[in-house]
Amino acid sequence: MKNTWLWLLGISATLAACAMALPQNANWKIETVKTGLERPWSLHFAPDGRMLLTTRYTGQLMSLDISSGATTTLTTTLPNFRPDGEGGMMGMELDSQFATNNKVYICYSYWKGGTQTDANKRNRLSSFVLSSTAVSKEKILLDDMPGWWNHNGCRVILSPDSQYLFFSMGDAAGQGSGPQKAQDLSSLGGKIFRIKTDGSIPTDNPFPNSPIWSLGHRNPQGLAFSPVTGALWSTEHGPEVKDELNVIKRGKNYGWPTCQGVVATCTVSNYQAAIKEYDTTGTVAASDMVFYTGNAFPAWKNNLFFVTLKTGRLYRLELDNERIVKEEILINNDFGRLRDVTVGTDGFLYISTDASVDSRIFRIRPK
Ligand SMILES: [Ca+2]
Repeated sequence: MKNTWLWLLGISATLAACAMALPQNANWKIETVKTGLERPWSLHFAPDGRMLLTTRYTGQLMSLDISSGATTTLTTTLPNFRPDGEGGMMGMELDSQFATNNKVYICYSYWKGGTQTDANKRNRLSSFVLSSTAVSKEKILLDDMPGWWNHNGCRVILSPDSQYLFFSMGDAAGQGSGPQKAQDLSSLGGKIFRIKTDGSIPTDNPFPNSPIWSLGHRNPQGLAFSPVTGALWSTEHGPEVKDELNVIKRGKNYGWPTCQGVVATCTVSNYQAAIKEYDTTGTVAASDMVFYTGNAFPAWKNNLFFVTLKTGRLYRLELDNERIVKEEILINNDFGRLRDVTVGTDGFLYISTDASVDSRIFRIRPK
């Protein structure tokens, strides 16, 4: 009997060890970089090798030393901040001159006028300047985007020529006319925008005097420019099915809420179908994406990586222009929900989890 118990104990110890093992294969392994974070929504590496990250509900920008794991909270003041449902402190991008001007772009949720009612739920994109202790000098770039407890977007990315900011906003589901806002050019809900870095509207935008670059979006939360073609790619959350991978083109209508996924034709004008739809039986909840431009994995050069929330996956895609040549899942719900993926200055891939308690950052490095 004693031996049986020892044997059973041995089995459970082995199972526990297996459960703890991080995914790996012949070429790469995964390491834990940081534990105990509050939903890191957006990760970016500063030129000096620090990781900067936004924390969704606490609304503070943090600096992380990836070798020691030490964090510094940079005191961030977001006026009438709204840590509400899927809203809060979301996308962040660094200016191309960050090394000298310390400028960042942050998208966050707020209460219009400060009063916490459904009708006052909003989102905005602002620029800020970092010091060693604080994030201040806010300049609002696009204000008064509709908000709700869900579908607030908001991912922000600098164009490859550093002249423009592209950023996404969800349809702010319950606000105003609901999802139909995505088809309304007078609403800022359900759109992807293009503005100059000072907030002004480029004269060659598709709709005169409007920051709107594309419409008909449900809730896009991943944006990345292909280093090969220059095309802007995006992930977009589907309702219960049909998360989308899109190539975002000037003035195009991506169909929501009239059409979804790869359906070839739609009654909306200037319709653009998705490149691919994921899971017709249940949403994968596609989040951040990045093209691999590092040197640590030469075989992955220019591959597209994206993470998913509901299925906790990290996808790797090889592309030929707009065609997916190969698709691989590197992480398959080993860590729960995944929010962000980025490439470090060391060429390793960094991913963040999206847990209500103890969110983590992992990295994938060569063996
Ligand atoms: Ca669509």
